[in-house]
Amino acid sequence: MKTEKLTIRRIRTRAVNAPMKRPLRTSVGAVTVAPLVLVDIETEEGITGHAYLFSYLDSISAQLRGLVQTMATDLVGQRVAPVDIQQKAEQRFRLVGTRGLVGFALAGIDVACWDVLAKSLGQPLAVLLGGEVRPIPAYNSNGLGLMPAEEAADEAMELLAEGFSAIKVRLGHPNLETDLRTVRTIRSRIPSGTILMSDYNHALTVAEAVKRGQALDSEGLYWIEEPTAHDDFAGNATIAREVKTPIQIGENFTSVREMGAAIAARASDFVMPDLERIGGVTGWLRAAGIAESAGIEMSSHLFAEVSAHLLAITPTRHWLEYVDWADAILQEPLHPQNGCVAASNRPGVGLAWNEDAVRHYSAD
Ligand code: SMN
Ligand code: MG
Repeated sequence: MKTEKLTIRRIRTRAVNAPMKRPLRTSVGAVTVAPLVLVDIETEEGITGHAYLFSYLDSISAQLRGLVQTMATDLVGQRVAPVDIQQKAEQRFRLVGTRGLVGFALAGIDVACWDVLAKSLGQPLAVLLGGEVRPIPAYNSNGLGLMPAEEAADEAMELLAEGFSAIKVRLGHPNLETDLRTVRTIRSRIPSGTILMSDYNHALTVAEAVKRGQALDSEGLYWIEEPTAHDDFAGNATIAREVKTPIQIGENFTSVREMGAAIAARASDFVMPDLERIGGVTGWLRAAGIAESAGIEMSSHLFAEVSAHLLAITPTRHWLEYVDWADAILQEPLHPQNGCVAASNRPGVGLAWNEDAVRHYSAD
């Protein structure tokens, strides 16, 4: 089949609230269901591309669907050409901007387009992009939210028992002592050699982050994620300079340029762009180039199914963040093995909906 003939016939969206096995309590509230928007791009040639978006709050799933549908009216009859589609969208949405929900919607369309292209060639996305499907070191990022230290240690053990040797704990308790007690209690229970990341979800001021970061420096944390406001690159750079533990940011980069600016400002030691904020597959590929040129390790954020393909072809690939939040509505969820996650070997990005479950968890 000639890919230049692939033409968009219809774009369909649905909202689901997928149940999470382990609710996640963060410094900005609890996440108990995963509000997802499913995007299906049907083509005249009979191939359908899939993507899901994470809307964070189920109350905005309807708006996100609306944005995808608005874009769909322009796209019907167009070629499945994600790079060109993105360039045209940059122009069309110049005045409103392509960050926030507009960017989420564009990323969903982008991922579904790449799914169509990979399926049309009968190849998994990683192969279409010139690499291969390979096991990517992954940390189990389910659960382990802000919770009492003993409960956190219990949950840490359960997460490791799922076949991982790396986990991430959310911090940002009311005081440093509670953060320290949490980390120490977990450390005292997990096997030595376990990799323990941490995530503050922007809870601290710069001064407080320097203080807590330095206090945590002797606790062997693998990274401290988003200690302060994610867009305060100068503040993050101060923290990265003053704290020995590597600083990780990136899930809130809303463009490739923003990631470049953060790296130029030395805002962090590592980066972890998010598929739906960085611009889908197209945005990720460009971000991977920037990380390579800066010699900085790049991890993923959520969207493990597609990120496992993308990390496979990312020159400075680091860690895959594994969450199972979409499992309930997938025909073939990922199977973590030996602390690694490999993308699906099937043609495309490896997403197929379990239609019964999609109906069951429908939020429409
Ligand atoms: C996170 C992700 C998604 C929702 C809430 C919190 C967290 C992470 O920042 O990196 O896993
Ligand atoms: Mg985070």
